Amino acid sequence: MKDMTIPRPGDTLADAIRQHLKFSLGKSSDVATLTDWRMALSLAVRDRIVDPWFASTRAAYDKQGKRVYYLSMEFLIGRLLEDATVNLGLMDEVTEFFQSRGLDARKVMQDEPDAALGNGGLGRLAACFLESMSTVGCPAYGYGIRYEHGLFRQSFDRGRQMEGPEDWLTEAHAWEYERTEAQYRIGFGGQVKQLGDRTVWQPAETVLARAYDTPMIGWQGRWANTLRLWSARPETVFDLGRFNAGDYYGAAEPENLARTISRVLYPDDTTEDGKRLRLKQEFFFTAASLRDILRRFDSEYDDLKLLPEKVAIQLNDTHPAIAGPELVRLLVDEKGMAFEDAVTVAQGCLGYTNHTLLPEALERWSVKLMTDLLPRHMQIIEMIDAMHKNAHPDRKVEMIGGGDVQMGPIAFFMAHKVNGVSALHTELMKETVFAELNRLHPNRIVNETNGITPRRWVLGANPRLSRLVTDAIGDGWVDDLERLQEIEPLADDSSFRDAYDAAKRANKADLAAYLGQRGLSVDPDAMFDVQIKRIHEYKRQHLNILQTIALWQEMKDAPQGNWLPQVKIFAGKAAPGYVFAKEIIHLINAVAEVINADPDTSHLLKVAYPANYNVSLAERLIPAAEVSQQISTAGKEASGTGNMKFALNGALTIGTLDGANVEIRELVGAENFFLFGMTAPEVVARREVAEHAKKAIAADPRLKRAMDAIEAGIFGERFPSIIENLMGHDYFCVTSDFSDYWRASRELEVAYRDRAEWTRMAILNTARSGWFSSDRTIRGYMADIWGAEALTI
Ligand code: 73E
Repeated sequence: MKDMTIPRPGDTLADAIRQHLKFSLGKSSDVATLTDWRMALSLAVRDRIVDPWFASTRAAYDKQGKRVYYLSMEFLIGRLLEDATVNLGLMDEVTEFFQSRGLDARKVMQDEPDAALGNGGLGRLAACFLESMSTVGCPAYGYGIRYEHGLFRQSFDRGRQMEGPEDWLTEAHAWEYERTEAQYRIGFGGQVKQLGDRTVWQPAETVLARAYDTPMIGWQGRWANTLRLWSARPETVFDLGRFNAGDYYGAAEPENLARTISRVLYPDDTTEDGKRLRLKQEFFFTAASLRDILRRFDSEYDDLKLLPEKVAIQLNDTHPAIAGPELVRLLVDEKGMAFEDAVTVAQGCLGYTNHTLLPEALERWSVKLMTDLLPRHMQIIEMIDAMHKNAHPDRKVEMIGGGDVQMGPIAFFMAHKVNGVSALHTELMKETVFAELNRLHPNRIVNETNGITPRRWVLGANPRLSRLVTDAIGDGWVDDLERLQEIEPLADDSSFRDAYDAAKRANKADLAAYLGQRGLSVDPDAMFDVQIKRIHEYKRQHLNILQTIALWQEMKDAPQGNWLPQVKIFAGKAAPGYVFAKEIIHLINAVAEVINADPDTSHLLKVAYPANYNVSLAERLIPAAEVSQQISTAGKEASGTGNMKFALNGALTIGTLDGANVEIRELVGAENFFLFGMTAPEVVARREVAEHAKKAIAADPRLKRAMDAIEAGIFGERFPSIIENLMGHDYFCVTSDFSDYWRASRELEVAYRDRAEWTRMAILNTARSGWFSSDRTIRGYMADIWGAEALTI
């Protein structure tokens, strides 16, 4: 961009938007489209990030402190414009500017496509962490992959999930800076050679990793970090020889092959994939990131033993766990360090976060694949394993076992700290997957309960609630979320309650209008009950829909009864290969079709399932929710983060003692939380009971009747796989928890009818959930794992 297009200091934001529209986009305001305005605004806002961004980079350099590197396969960042505008305090100016042109600033911002570079909680957590690291002034880089296609676009065809490509980059994207100079050669396959006393890996295939930087600005522009995403490109773009010989497709082959690595995000959340391309993606971005980290380190220091003092590398699950062996390889093969020293240095730098105990999600790679793709790393893994076995001859854990390389144990051993993501999950980690490693390395496991950024999930998504809180206690809560406690006394103030209620009612009306545009009319005065998350058996959307069927049946029995009108809202995607989860989606849509069309009950009960759940849809749904469904089988949901967003926005949780629900309930108070279901140990015990599902079904006529209705074809198809699963082993204990879920749901309805009391409980949820700010989580990582210090500019 030429200098003349760059707004000068002192220009107003309005001037800057106009200049960008004219000079950067080449449009005049009378023909500008929504996208033109959105781009002009984005560029104007981006300009204002650059100075704090430079200043942060300089401050981190001058301070010579520790930098944090957060390695993650996923960054589910969603839209960036609104976040940046909010954090720079420009929202009012922007609103005014567009108002004067007869445009709605929110509409302009909603033109931005979501960057859906993640599946769900794990990727969204990484995005919240980036924002919080910038807000608290933790000098950090996020490292990941610049996927051309993020998570697939979901649509429904006769109730069934269809998947289409997500094209966020083909729509104009304003936030990234391409760094042609930051480029590394990443190898795969080939051979390991011994040249004298040096071991050299000679890869058979190489691709280039090219960096794209996105600045991430913190609250009030206090600090800005960088998200650096790697894009794969070929070493030789084009095979001219083949082209000239008339082989036009073949000529483009090298380019296609290389680009495949950063082409698409794997759409599997907590399910197994184990594909060769996935391992290539993991190594690709991990290796590029480590090279970049070492280059930065080398430019400032000349003693590699200082690495753990200056560099903290956090592994977001095992997806980047090859970082351990790769760092050792770089230190030994390229820097000449002794193997034992290299392991010690690497351990000093690395931290590993575990996000799931589900056995199918624990990564392992066949020895054959690892040897084939990363032969030198396979050798190093064997050396690491031998070193560990030497130190602990009695150990009962394998890094290589059953023909597979086990990434969990490798990540555990190569990290100086290993953390779980909620109190319960961390305890279960110690007792189950990492019991043996915890025995051998006590004190390595720590807990860092997840959090969410209040800037996006309260201030940005729920301006009505935010205004109310700020009017009451000032705006200090935005970066000190526990100050929400100060509104607690107002729960007993009827005029505050009315205002709180009115904000919720207005949010519900907005959502009702949105659902209306999508063809479903719902009553904004009905209770809004929401379950939004990936579709998975352990999250038990089928438990929710079974209960919905049972409720509908009772309503039909007595339509004149005193029923509480309610809307059951579902949203979420299923992994394309997860057949059972897709059946659950089909069932929900089939039930919705029948219930919504039933003249006896349609004023009482509606089921809504808007397609293509993403961050932006969550930002609409959560502020309008009154009930938050957190009903996973106890012991299965590591933490959950949606649960925190709902509680902060004043929805009451109906949930099990699972993940962070446990901590939410402790903080908001058991009387402000609707608990049901078995505990984690009870679930384990129940699975041992012969025919537990058949017994549970026989004991609950409502459950039996709901299942019979499905089987009888009331909802079109008969969904045999779901019925057979529930009557058979029912591993996730849907049937066993049904009765208690029904009880808690009815108690919740009774509570909802007492408006003053319900609103009081909702306010207490908001007031007492401030601990779930990701600022708190990040400070925990800084103190317990990274040893990093906050800086200011
Ligand atoms: O409980 C959530 C947790 O809140 C957990 O299921 C999720 O991580 C969230 C953030 O800590 C998670 N995602 C994955 N594993 N755990 C995962 C696994 C493989 C691929 C993609 C994501």
